[in-house]
Amino acid sequence: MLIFQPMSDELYSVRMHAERAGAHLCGAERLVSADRIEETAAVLVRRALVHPRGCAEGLRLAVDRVDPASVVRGRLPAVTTLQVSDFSTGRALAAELLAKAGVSSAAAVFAIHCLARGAAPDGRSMRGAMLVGATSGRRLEPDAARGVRVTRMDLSPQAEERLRADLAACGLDRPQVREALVLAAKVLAAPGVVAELCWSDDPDYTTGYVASADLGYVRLTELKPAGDERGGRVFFVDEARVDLAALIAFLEHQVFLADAVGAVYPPREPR
Ligand code: PML
Repeated sequence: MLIFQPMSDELYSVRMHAERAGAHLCGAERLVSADRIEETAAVLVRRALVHPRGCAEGLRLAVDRVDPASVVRGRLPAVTTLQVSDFSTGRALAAELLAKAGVSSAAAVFAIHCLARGAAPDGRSMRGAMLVGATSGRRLEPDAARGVRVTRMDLSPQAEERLRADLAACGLDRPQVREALVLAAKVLAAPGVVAELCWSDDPDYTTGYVASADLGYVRLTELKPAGDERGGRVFFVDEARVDLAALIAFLEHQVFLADAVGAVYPPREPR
């Protein structure tokens, strides 16, 4: 039994990782005050039990106290949604957006190809993200099967309330959007990251996004065919100035709390 004796301003990182058939099924996490640990753990466990790809067969839950002084605070990027008719159009648009963000065409094409065919060596999705040189298109993550896992991030309760209202006004208040947005905010705050490309490995979820400091978080409604379980994340890095060890340490361990939100624009057709 876990017994916590919390101080009032303390935060706890609550993280869940579930497996099925020997492979990663899903993961989720929150940063919460002590009085919300129990309900948060129950919500995360339930999520693993009712996952669209089946009920979890194994599940790990971790709860760790976070030193409030160590938390990096940041702002969510603005959200734009571009409605595209099919995944080929979505991927072509993603490549254009990545070019605007400073990613070479070779790197963008390579990254899209990797996510489409399954970026892990066995052709499945990776649990973590790929790191790709924004100019060379070289893969830089130390372990191509594991990738780099972004953890220990969340929204403050005030930012969450504001974000949910703004997303709801555009018909977008879903956990997938909220969680990906927080993750993108942390990734864009990481030293040396130029842009991110993501689409889900959930077979029912075809929307993905490109994010960069200047573009914000640009959702593309179709980035893969429905039913496809292959997806993942690519972080494009500036090879000339990135310190890979520092970047990976930030992404995997630095606690990040978004306490301000950006604008949320209604879905529209691309111009
Ligand atoms: C969104 O609709 O904005 C979220 C897209 C990415 C979802 C990523 C995931 O579910 O793993």
